[in-house]
Amino acid sequence: MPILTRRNLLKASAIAGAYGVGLGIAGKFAGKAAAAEPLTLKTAKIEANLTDGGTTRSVLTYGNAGMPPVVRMKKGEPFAARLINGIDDPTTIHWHGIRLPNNMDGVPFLTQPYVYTGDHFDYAFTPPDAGTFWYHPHCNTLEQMGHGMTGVIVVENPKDPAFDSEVVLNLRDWRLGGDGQFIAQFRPRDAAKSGTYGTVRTANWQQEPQYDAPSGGLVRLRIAITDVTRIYSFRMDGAEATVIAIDGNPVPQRFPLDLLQLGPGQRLELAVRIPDSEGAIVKLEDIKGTNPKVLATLRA
Ligand SMILES: [Cu+2]
Repeated sequence: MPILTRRNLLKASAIAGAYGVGLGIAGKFAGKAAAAEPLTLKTAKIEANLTDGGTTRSVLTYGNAGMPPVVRMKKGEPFAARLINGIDDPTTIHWHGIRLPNNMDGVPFLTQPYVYTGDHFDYAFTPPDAGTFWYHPHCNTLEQMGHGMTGVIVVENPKDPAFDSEVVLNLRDWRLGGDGQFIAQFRPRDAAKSGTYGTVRTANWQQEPQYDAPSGGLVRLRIAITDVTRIYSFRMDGAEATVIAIDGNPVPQRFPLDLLQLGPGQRLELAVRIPDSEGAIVKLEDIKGTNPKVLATLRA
């Protein structure tokens, strides 16, 4: 794999920028159809490998290749997606955190009708803000989100400074038994405490995944908590990390990540300075008491 240097990235984004301009002009003259080729998001019930306990059945997702895809949009450019419902339950898509017309907000009976099995719904809007967001249904949410239907959205800003690489993390729990199958999503007695936690914790549907990052490089780490219960206390071990955005909003003043608490639905963007020495490991951790839980690692 070619090493991503700042110069290569700048070159690449210059090319992408040129294409962007070209497409923009084409879109202007070709009308609405060419402006935004709709992305297809088809809901599906699949099997997935989430634990060593065995393949988990009745996992719900968008697409059929495991985790819901990271949906990329561009600030100020039209986005369109067709939701096709391939599961047995009515559903919608809510674009969490994105400012958009009310009839695109994906809340059944308030902003749109249910999308029943086999039916579809076309979403189209122009995201006005760049940042990290996420999407999920607003129907039978404990079941649909609990079984997997939570995906990350990245709204890119063409004017953003170039990073050496980018890693996107979708953090969530799963309520699975020892055999890898779903157990009850909710225990009433937990309502009197801090909620019903998952039994298996994942980043991008994997336990403690590792991603390669360029030594000495600056990585943009986009984190979305798509879990329904867990509050995280983030810490970075082995590298300096700077908080650059929370919940899709750039922070007024950047600050070093020491210990930052964020809850379900929240997003965090970090600039991580990867160590110079090849093979060095950087750990993203969740601290509870004095116990660190490794969520994901970056390897220089
Ligand atoms: Cu939401």
